[in-house]
Amino acid sequence: MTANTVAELNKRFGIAGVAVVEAGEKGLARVSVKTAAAEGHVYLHGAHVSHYQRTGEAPMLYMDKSSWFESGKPIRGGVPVIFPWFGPNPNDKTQPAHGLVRQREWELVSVAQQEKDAVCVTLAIKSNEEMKKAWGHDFELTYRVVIGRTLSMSLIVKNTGSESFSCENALHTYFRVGDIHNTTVSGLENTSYLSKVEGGVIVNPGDNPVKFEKETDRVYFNTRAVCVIKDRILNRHILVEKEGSLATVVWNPWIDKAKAMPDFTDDAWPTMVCVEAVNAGFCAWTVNPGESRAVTQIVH
Ligand code: TA6
Repeated sequence: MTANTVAELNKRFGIAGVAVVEAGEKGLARVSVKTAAAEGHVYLHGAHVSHYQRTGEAPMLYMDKSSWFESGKPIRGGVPVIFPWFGPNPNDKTQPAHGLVRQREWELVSVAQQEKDAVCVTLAIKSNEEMKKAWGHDFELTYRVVIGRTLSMSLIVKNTGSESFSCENALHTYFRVGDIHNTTVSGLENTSYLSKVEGGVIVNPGDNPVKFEKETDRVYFNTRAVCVIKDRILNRHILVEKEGSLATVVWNPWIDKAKAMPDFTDDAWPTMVCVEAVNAGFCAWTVNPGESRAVTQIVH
């Protein structure tokens, strides 16, 4: 995006002293918010929240220093917006993993100050011919990100076509932790999960919180639970709430998977964990013509 366009966007949407549209990594346009409560960055590329930090605390989101910031490529870290499929495209392996919208530019719709120390950034994207060819349906997505004492992200999916469609979606949030070996995730006890690293076996964890001793890639189904990331090194608990989602994914790539990803710093895997609000598999949505459905993740 040209500097001129960024300047034009800032003229239209900037709020003096609170929000500015600026050139971020590799010149990509982002909305940078800073209030007394917190700061954050939202890129138009992928509608990607890349940074959220509450005043006086360590950043809450993980962002890989090797991440691409390029048109057509996903950003590694922060909160990838996943739609309309989760993981690889089941029908066409040439399609990008995790859907069509995380590597595309979204339209900045509005930047609005809310209660004293919070700002709401709204972005949108509509299906085009290329996306319709890849997936076959018309849709409009609206994404509302509120940066304040909490980080709230709501993805609204509208079916603008004439037929019902089934879709998957996720807010694929990468959290920063001091050391994954000293981190647990609670809230998913006694909730069955599909373990991707153990060939898709279904496991019931019993009363145990999630501990991390190897690559961990779990899809917990039929859960609306609040998760708590307990970080003994950064000495904090991050609460991860959600609405409109019946599956939660917990992921850490560990050593080999981290090395295998070119945009993931090899030795950075101990400093992150994904806890994701997901609708996928048998928790996928059916959206009827004209209908809208929303998934929200609230972090604090
Ligand atoms: O959500 C977990 C997962 O599906 C893992 O299986 C792994 O493929 C990861 O997502 C990849 O995340 P990325 O940000 O590279 O799309």
